[in-house]
Amino acid sequence: MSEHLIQIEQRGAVRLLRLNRPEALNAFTAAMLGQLRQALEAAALDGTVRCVLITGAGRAFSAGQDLADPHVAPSREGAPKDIGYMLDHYYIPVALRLRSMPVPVVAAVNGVAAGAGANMALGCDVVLAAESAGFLQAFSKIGLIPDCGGTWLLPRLVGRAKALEMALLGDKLKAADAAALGLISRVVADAELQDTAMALAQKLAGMPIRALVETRRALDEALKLDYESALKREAALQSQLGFAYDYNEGVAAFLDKRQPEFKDR
Ligand code: T3D
Repeated sequence: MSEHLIQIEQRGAVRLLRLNRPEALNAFTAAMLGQLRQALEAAALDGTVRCVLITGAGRAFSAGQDLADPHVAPSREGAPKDIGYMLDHYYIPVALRLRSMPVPVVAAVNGVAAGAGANMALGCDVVLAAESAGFLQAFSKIGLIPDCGGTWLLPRLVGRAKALEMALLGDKLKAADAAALGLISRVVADAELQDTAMALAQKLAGMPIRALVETRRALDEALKLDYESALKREAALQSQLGFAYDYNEGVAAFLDKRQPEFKDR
């Protein structure tokens, strides 16, 4: 691979993935999305990885789709491109992989997150943002609808009224307002974002991550279930976890008054 559009570092059990096109505010190209997908697949397959942390290089998290990428940019002569192809082949595999990772995924939003850049962050399990970061559903300003999961995520996170306001106006929401609305988890001082996010990722990596991943799955599935079905789904998942190593270890460590060592993945 000639260009490292995703920088990859391993810190303990945490795999750090840094979006790396700072000159274009980490706007996504097809090549970059391909590398992100590969990096996520590699992390998913590597048993030493127990948490993934995603952030951006430079002053932005991601400005969304690179509007100059020849894969999507309409030619000056007016020849249209099928943007759906880009979504089907590049965005959807990444969005689905993020949501089905066998480890928790943390986003550290270090600056502006626009369009697909915002929704990629919002698809992660825990979203921290720097005080100076902002979130915008930039799609409406260029004649598109929210994609990369935006139509699914936004109403679930903030309710229909706010979701529509964000999607229709496309205005930038400050990180503090995003946290107050429940769009993201927490705001952190700019200078402390990376250390705070890494500490959180390390903490998650030391937890029973199989249970954390099943928790994500159960919450997502419960949105489609009635109450009784959700109760039964919880029982089925709990039954599986009850036979797993981590449950035995967690209970034994509690009774022995020692720190647990979780291993399941
Ligand atoms: O198309 C499909 O495949 C379908 C999928 C769509 C998914 C999407 O994400 S659609 C939405 C695409 N994103 C946008 O529309 C956002 C466009 N960018 C902006 O609105 C602003 O740049 C920001 C609000 C994100 C940041 O503003 P600001 O003032 O901090 O920075 P800037 O000066 O506008 O940008 C700095 C540079 O980054 C600039 O380049 P230059 O002049 O220094 O050479 C700018 O052109 C470049 N840049 C920013 N966003 C993009 C971009 N280059 C390409 N594509 C971008 N999205």
